[in-house]
Amino acid sequence: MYEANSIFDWHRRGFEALNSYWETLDQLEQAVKDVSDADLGFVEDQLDSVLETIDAFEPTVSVIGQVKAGKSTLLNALIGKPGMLPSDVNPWTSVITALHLNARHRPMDTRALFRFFDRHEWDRLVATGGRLGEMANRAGFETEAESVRKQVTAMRDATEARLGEQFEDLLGTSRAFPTLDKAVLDQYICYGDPDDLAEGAIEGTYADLTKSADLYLDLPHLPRGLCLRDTPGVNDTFMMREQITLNAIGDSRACIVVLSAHQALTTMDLALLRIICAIDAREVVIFVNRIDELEDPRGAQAAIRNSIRKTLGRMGLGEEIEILFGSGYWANCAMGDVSEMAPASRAALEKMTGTTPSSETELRQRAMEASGIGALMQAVVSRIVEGPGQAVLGDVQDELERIIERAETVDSVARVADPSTILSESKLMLRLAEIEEEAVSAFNNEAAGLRAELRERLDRAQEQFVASALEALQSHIDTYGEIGAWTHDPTALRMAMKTAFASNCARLRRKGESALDMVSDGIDSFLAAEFGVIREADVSRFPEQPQHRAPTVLARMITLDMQGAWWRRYWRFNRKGAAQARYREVIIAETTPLIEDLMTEYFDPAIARSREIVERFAFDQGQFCKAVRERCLSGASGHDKERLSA
Ligand SMILES: Nc1nc2c(ncn2[C@@H]2O[C@H](COP(=O)(O)OP(=O)(O)OP(=O)(O)O)[C@@H](O)[C@H]2O)c(=O)[nH]1
Ligand SMILES: [Mg+2]
Repeated sequence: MYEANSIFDWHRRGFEALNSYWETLDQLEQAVKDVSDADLGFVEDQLDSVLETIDAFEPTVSVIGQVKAGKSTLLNALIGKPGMLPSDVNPWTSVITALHLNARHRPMDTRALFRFFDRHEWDRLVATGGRLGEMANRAGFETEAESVRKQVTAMRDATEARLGEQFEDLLGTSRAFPTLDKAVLDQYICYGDPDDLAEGAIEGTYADLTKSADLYLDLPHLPRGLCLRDTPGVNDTFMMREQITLNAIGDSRACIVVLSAHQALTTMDLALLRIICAIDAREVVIFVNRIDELEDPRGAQAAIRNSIRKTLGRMGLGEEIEILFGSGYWANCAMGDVSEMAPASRAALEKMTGTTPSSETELRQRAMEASGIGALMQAVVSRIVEGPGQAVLGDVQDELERIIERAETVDSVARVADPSTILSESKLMLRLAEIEEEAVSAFNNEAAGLRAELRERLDRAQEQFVASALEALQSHIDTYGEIGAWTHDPTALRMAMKTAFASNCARLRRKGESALDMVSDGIDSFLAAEFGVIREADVSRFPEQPQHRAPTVLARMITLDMQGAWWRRYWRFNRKGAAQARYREVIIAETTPLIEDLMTEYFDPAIARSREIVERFAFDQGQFCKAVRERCLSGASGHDKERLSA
């Protein structure tokens, strides 16, 4: 007989590598704690900060895709809880929903936590009518802008009316629930189609106002410390939540891009492609879902794979992106009442596996195999473990070694030849401050230079793009005359901006490393001069400079991406000169905010993070010097000590 538990073996196996990883990290954590217990005094803070790093590590995987690609269904399969996230023909996910699996930290008595927009966020959301309204405005589409505004206003009024007096009270607050209740989830994380809802139904009551949802699941078949995120479809109406989704993706360590099998061959959603372009290809897994809807699920795969590869190739995206096939539906059937599997879907399964299952157990087994869920879990986990997982392990290990080395070096400074020459604490502080100041200001200068250069490169990329766009426009006019419509794909601009950003980030890292070098050299010569301590130079032992965040802002939609009816009308020309001037203006107006955001939201924080690491390193090294001084003093006579601390 089929055992209720055995289906979860798929999860145990699929997520196994992650749990092995945690065991390694646990051992390392224990090692840090052991060192901490040894009471090494001055490195206590440093050890605590290492423990904090370990403690806070919760890799996140976002599931993104077009509306109705089957994202929520797929997530339900990944957690082994069919029906948990609302997934239906009707309700659509409207809120970024984080599933925290066996999390280290869970707010007290909380399984579900919903955060609402605050006043400012809400006003901004509805004021512009989302990006769509903004763009319509800019392009001078009065009527369309008005119509978007009307729809958004209607949505706002509906929300405010539905919530009544609660509305004001909810803004900026959050709500926590001690259990995971389906009815609650339905109220917060998805819209229902109001026309389809029964009288008095409560689905989606709070959805418009909800900004994020955090759900906590503690289940033995799931891995520890993983966060899976469901997202609204990328082609969300009005793009109200585009920026929120892009931010969430930017914070993730891996992305599952879900495509619907029957659409994958014909079109690949442009919004998705933009996102894939903006994030690091190594972090992406494409899951071609709904293969149970194909007549020949196995036979069709090669063609779909080739078509996707071709599209990715056109975007300059290579082989690193893994493409998997499967069906969230099959997995959910296998975990639920498998006999309810739709006949067509079952026929596809039999066609794919080439067998007719003789029992329910076998059917379940086949459905799970064919669902591709196992392979998906493994693909995601290996990305997490090999990417951010290894990075954390490496950082922690290095930091621990550095700390031990520091502690031991202090120990080995047993005696100073002439305690009377030990400098006073205030002098020491002054000297340390000088060393830090020197390194930080050198870094600041270099960073400012890189910043200016990046700005220039971005401006140049924009100029070139505008020029090529207008040239394309001209040649269109030469060929077709001043009729018809014209579009220009902004991919080249995005790629140029991404390359400029990535290369300047890489250089920034090197500047950060040089600053660490300066600190280290300064401290070395200081120690040698003042205490006669010679440290082993071990450059590889520096703290890692941070990796930059993926510039997901580049995925933001701009007018040039628009292919709808009104935009076609927009790109139609009348007088050539006037058209050129107008396009130039609109392209500049559309792409300048991307440059601004790339600078202020991405590059400036990257500079700040690099600088923090330098400062932190200087601080730790300072603590070390102080400890050396203390040790020297304690080796000195009581008389000297009094004199020196005076
Ligand atoms: N046949 C089949 N149907 C599926 C599959 N995955 C999802 N569906 C169905 O497709 C519909 C939409 O599924 P969801 O999981 O809600 O899709 P989604 O991508 O989360 O949709 P949004 O949140 O609206 O963007 C539901 O009726 C699912 O039952 C699949 O693999 N095969
Ligand atoms: Mg969904």
